[in-house]
Amino acid sequence: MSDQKKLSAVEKVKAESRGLRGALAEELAAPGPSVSEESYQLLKFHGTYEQHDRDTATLRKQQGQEKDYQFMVRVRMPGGVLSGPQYLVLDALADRYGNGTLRVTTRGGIQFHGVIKRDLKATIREINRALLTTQCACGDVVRNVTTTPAPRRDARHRRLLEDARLLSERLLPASRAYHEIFLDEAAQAALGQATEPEPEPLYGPTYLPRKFKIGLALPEDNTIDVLTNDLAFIGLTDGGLREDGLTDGGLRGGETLTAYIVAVGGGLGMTHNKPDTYPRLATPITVIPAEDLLSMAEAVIKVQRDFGDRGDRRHARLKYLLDRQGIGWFRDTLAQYWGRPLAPPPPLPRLELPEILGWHAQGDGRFWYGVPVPAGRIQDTEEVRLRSALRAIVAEFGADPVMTPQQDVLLSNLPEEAREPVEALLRAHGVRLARDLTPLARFALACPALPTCGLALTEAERIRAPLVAAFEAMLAAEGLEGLPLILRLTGCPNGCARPYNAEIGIVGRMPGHYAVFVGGDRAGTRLGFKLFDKVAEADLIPRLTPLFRAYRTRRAAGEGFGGFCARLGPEALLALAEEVSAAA
Ligand code: SRM
Ligand code: SF4
Repeated sequence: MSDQKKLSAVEKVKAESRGLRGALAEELAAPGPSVSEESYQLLKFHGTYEQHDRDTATLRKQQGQEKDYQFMVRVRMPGGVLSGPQYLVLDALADRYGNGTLRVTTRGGIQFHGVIKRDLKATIREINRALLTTQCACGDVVRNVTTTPAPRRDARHRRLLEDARLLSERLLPASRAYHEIFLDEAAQAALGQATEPEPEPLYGPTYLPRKFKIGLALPEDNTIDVLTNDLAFIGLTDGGLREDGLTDGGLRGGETLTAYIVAVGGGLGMTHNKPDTYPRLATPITVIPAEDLLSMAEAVIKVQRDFGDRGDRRHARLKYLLDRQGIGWFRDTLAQYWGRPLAPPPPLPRLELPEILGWHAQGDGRFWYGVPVPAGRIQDTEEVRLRSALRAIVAEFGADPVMTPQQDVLLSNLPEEAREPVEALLRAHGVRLARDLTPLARFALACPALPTCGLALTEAERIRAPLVAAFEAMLAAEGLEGLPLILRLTGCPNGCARPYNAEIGIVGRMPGHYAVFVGGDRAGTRLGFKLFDKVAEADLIPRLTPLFRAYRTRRAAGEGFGGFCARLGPEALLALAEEVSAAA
């Protein structure tokens, strides 16, 4: 970054925060429902966002009342793994301090919504008492590390989870601010305003220029959408890495995970009408022995720390550094930071999206049962008492839940004899099982958007169910019933439900209107493109119907909808849609 460039305001907040402390302790103890802008920024590093109920904001303003402030609290749990008892603690906290729901996130975390400031500290303390944390669930640091959630009890999956945990723990900041502020750990050396905070050997005093995401996947299971991370590791099993650093194609056969392909520069956030912001999938840059995972992660983080853009937060992610400086520069610089030359990257193996819902053998005599959670919202409604059902299964059958980046829950470690009663219990609570759902409904994602997300331009989670139903009806009418289709919906272009590498991505554009992206693939390895802009919610299905009509008659053998769109490209696709509409 050029020295002349002005630093963004958040850089100043970080620099002056004395290791992420700022005035947090005082502000959290003070009366009043909200915090200052500085504290708002610092709280992210500790896993919480100040939000307000956007449904009531206008009315409250008209009535001269202040906003209904509340906090979102995000639990950072690598690989989405919880023990049964931990899950029960979180479930109870949802009632005690939250809005009665648990929200499975697209990175396999759990969020609470609706926590008021007075309860924030207690909420975070209780989460820690269950040996979980919210530290660095958000902020300009390494976030929740994702990995293949399927609880297959073999050596490669064990290694992946161990490695996700290793990165998660070892890439935490050195600052004890979190423990002092939320867990009442005594400040080590009465950190007064004048005292220097503890040094941060990895991050430095201003942490990273922006959020930093790491994911680990296997070629046969890309449930996490690994290429959307700043830093992606794709595990290769024995035989996968030759001495010269190239793969020999024997990627699947072996049991032992011996190497990782390293890919960098994934990230999806963009801003409408700003073409210099864009979604990007990670580019493979090298392959490393699995033992070098941590040192490689640290080296990539340091390059981003030292060269990432600290002037403009819209350009601060690693993807922009990579594109600005070029892959050659990045590889050379990374090699210097890593202290060794980089092996050339092997071709990326084909990545797949497996079905992990329903019953599966774990390989150790036990089973997991994947339960679909629409938009990740674990709640009880009048018709569907999903939260009660999951709580009962965990309590009665000893299941250990795994949260997936597809916003679902895998109930692991169930014995054979639990299979029938677990299904019966879910049905008795009105829960729709995976096999009752269309492939579309099984995989559709939606971000929270309104009313909690401060950045939402439109609805997302709250219109997921009617939108999926409308798609299902349209597909049935077009003779495409049961078509596997990856649909993802977000309330703004930040891309939290990963719409840009889906077959159809519906992205909030302005109130009541969406941009429509098409052309991604099932496994999340191809970016789509924008086909329509500013489509009213009610017009989404009518606008897309001609495309499906054209797809039915013109698709190549075995071609998915995303592949069909990608093959034709925007111009031909629009022309075809017009032709089909005119003929109808
Ligand atoms: Fe996200 C900001 C929710 C995964 C890209 N995201 C937000 C905030 C915190 C809004 C804010 O800044 O005020 C949202 C809180 C809404 C709420 O009410 O809860 C929010 N993001 C989510 C979650 C809960 C969506 C979900 O449906 O589950 C996901 C939490 C994951 C977790 O446990 O850590 C979530 N966000 C993602 C992903 C997907 C992923 O990581 O696999 C992305 C796209 C990948 C990426 O990072 O590029 C994503 N979120 C963003 C961005 C755009 C970042 C950028 O580089 O431009 C923002 C806005 C920002 O950072 O300024 C954002
Ligand atoms: Fe909010 Fe936008 Fe993310 Fe949806 S995509 S949660 S609206 S920031």
